[in-house]
Amino acid sequence: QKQNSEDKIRLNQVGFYPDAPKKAVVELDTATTFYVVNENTGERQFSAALGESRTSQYGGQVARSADFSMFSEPGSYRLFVPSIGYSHPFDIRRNIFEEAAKAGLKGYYFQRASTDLPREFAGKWYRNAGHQDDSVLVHESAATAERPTGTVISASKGWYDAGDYNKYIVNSGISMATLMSLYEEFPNQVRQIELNIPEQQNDIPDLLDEVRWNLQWMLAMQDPHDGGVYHKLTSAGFAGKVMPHQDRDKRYVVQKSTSAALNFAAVMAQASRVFGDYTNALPGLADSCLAAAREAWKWTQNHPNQIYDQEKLNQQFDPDITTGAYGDRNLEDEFRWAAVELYVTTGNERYLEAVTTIPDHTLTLPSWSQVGALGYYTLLRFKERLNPPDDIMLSEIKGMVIDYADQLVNGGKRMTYQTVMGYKPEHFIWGSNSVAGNQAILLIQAYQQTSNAKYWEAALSNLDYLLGRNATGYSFLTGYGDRTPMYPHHRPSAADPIEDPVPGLLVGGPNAGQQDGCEYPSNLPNQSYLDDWCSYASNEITINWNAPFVYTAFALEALNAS
Ligand code: G3I
Ligand code: 9MR
Repeated sequence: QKQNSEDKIRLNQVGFYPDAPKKAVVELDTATTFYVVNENTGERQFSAALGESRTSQYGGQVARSADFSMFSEPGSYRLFVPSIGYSHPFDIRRNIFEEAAKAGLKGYYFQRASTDLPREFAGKWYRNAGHQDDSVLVHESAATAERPTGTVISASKGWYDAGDYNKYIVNSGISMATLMSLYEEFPNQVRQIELNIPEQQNDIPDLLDEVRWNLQWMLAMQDPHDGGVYHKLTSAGFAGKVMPHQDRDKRYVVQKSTSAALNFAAVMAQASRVFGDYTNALPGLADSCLAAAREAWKWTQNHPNQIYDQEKLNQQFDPDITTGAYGDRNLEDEFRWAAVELYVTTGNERYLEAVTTIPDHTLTLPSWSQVGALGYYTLLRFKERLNPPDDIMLSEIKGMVIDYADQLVNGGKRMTYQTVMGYKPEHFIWGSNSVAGNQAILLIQAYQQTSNAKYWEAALSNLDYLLGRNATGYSFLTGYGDRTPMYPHHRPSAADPIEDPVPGLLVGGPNAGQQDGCEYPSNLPNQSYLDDWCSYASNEITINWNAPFVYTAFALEALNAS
């Protein structure tokens, strides 16, 4: 397959800050020099030697770096390498990632259930409301005396999880936490974010308006009779490739689970802090969230191990449920996270006493099933407010974050692509782009603790990865960059008549597992990506993958401006 010259020069297709590192990776060639060429005048404004050639640890590629960090003049450019040609275009300027960050956040608006998306806010992707979810059935697996099988409940709003139309509490957990943490970490900058969404004129920051859409749904997923939380709201199977309003399948709430209750408790405890800043505009919301968190936590103390096991469930109950399981079996980290959020919100140490090991001595990168570190980030964020401050605990947590960040920084040094992302094959799992994003968030935590620029730069390297400096040559955010996914596994994008997919959605990215069985262009882990509807294991989109992208892009913006 013949490649365009653009594809032979890999770089962040959105662009670069004037005062930050600027790197591209060039396929090995006889060339030794590269140029920065002004897109408007054609003038060559900078040139330098290409770096040493490096072999990718995954094989298949030998490449050289083009480092133009020294060049800082704002403008629109391409790189030019004689005998290869021109790169994708890019800009150099301040606030270079602001638009992409806002698009990533607006991506949640496009995922809203139970509402029309009018042209005014959705542009050419306007669509009808889908899934009112005001007559949802209690599934056999969730039946209780108060709510027997078939009881009708209402649980409207919320975001669709992904390319499918179901709403899952577990995955809402990390997604909501990441967005609310962005607000808690950078409140002044977040208050300035303006999205073109229906609530833009109210007194709440737009990011929190968007969060509230999902929060309202989550609140309805708690059974008021016992405080337990349904694992998900779902149709029995995945819908076809149809628009939201065309999916008429029955919707159910299924078995309550400990993981759902803990994710719910953590989110509600944090939401109570966050919306506590807006009690005039939203009277009662913060209190309701805290009460809901406490009830869910209490439920988990009596149901510490109610695992969601979909296969077992289908042996006992009808109808069979075949949608996403998010079936986590190890809930220690969920307990730790929920306990921390409740503790920080209430100041009540009883919550910490209920969980054995804080910290747990090994830090694991956050994902939908690994949430322990979310609690550690929260403790570091609120260390001044802890009463009494537990210095030993906090210094151990800080040490773990910095150790992990150092491993990432060192690992990244070996990389052909000079990104942190990808130095281990294990990074290339289902949703690997969220690995890149969560690595960047961890690096930003380390930067906040130390002010050492190497962590900020390493986080930036992963944003460079997500926006194009990677082995696939794609910028993974739909609509942002010169070569972006056109056929994501996203039902509205596939079913609507619009050529361009819904913008601002981050696809899953390279996944060595290739569990969808589609025909990938390569079997190398870092190139196991296919821009096709077929590839739900590498080209779907989800709320928990967009969130770390949004966090990283906005945090880098906030820190570059300060
Ligand atoms: O973590 C292990 C890793 O240690 C191991 O080396 C590797 C080998 O294959 O597997 C890794 O686990 C994978 C895990 O994702 C990583 O997060 C599992 O194999 C893989 O099956 C699992 O995929 C999950 C997928 O659902 C299938 O259950 C994804 O995490 C999860 O994001 C995805 O979520 C779906 C929802 O169910 C439905 N909605 C769409 C959403 C995105 O595709
Ligand atoms: O469309 C489904 C997607 O949203 C899920 O993430 C994915 C994994 O659970 O499953 C997709 O549905 C596929 C199903 O699992 C197998 N047959 C093909 C479906 C996609 O067309």
